[in-house]
Amino acid sequence: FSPTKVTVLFVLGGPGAGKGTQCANLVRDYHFTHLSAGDLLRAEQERPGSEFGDLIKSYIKDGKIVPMEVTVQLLENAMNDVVTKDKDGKGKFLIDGFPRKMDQALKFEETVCPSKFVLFFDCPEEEMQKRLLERGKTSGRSDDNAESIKKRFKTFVETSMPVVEYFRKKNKVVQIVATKTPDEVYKETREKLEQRLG
Ligand code: UP5
Ligand code: MG
Repeated sequence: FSPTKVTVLFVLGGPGAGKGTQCANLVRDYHFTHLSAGDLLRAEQERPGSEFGDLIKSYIKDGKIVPMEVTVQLLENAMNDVVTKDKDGKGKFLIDGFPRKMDQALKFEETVCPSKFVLFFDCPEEEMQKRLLERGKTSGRSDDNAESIKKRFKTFVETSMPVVEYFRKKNKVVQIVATKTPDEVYKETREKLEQRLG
């Protein structure tokens, strides 16, 4: 994709930081296309005939990062669908929960599209754990249980935070306090986003 036609913002933050919640607000007010890597993987896992179904299922339950070829391909396909349908071949994407490992970050920016910047929702583990356990009562997500949550946190600290630090060194991180109410978090998100978009 040409960066003159396609805008990509990465949306990062720990499990349960509120990435999906805030992306929904941004879609409503700024007409982004929201692509959650986790949602795309869960859909692929359910797709009859998918050769990756079992692999995705076990990686998600263990909070591990699915091999990047699978995820990058799903994202690229989803972006292609949008861009080919747009009359000017344009697209504005919030890529949620990706990249969460350095190899994915480099691969995506080299072969698909460089990101404009990164929205990073910063939230302590106790708060994220509380949210995920609460959601787990009804979400049906195989990874919203105490054991999987612990593994997701470990992967986030060891594997995904280095990606945030990598972008921070490039001055591409817009950091947002994610502990307040969803409305307050959104207010800060809008303010910082508009500053950055200019
Ligand atoms: N909530 C939200 N904001 C709140 C607030 N301000 N105050 C109080 N409550 C708030 O929110 C989580 C819950 O908290 C909800 O109940 C919400 O109402 C409430 P949500 O907006 O869903 O948070 P989000 O950050 O999106 O949490 P999510 O659980 O989706 O985060 P993960 O990053 O863990 O999940 P994801 O779907 O991205 O990934 C799942 C798995 O897929 C990964 O663990 C991994 O195994 C795999 N994966 C890959 O392998 N590769 C990838 O590239 C991506 C994913
Ligand atoms: Mg999410």
